[in-house]
Amino acid sequence: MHNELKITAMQTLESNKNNTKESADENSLNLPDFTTDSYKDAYSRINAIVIEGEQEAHDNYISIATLIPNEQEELTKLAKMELKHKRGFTACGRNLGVEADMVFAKKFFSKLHGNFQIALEKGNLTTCLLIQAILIEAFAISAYHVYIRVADPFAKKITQGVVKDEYLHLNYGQEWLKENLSTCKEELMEANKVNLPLIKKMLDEVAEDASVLAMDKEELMEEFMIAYQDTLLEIGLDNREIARMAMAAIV
Ligand code: PL3
Ligand code: FE2
Ligand code: FE2
Repeated sequence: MHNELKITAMQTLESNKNNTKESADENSLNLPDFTTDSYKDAYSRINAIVIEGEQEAHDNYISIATLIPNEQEELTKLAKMELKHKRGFTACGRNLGVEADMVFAKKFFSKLHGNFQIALEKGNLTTCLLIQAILIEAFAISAYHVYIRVADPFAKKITQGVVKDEYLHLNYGQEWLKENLSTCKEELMEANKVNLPLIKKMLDEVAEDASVLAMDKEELMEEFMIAYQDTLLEIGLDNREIARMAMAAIV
């Protein structure tokens, strides 16, 4: 047992070393210039989207808690993390001397926000969880993974901390839907059909600004699909059902 642990630790150290070396090489070659007007202009919208997204995520977990009162404590914990994320990304913008375009960001989320509010009013917990804990979290995870590779050192450190939390959020939704799959499958499919196309649209909308930050659209889509499909598989859907759900993105 002891030896096994030691070997694992050594391997981890080894692979960390390799990663550090690789990303150091990559960094010097590929990092964008964070001080240009075009970088700051694109950042003012992307940063705002992330700040607004974290705030809405907070509000959504608080709202979801009203639908599962005995999970209030856990959901409040998740919500608090979102405010911490918001503060972190606000600091990233300040560090680059960028003012976030919050009007743009509110509009960016408005359709999805509206669908969440309607589901909440109707008490459609499955739809609320799909929108926040699966779709939005998978979107955030994909964006943060890609951003970490090309971020300034300050933002990189913050985003690395944030992305770990986002997996906890994705997991929360995943576990609830897994436990209740027999009764929520139909609503899950229907809510996905309506809301996955919105995520695809949002990705299309952000792609140009993201590319100024050296974030590649194909890479974003790839990372999203990995997080999304992994989660659906964990929830207990089969390959055909997952394929059918993912197809809703092609519209
Ligand atoms: C949930 O915890 C957070 C929801 C935030 C959604 C963010 C979507 C981000 C799309 C833009 C990608 C840029 C990432 C760069 C970070 C400064
Ligand atoms: Fe978050
Ligand atoms: Fe989150």
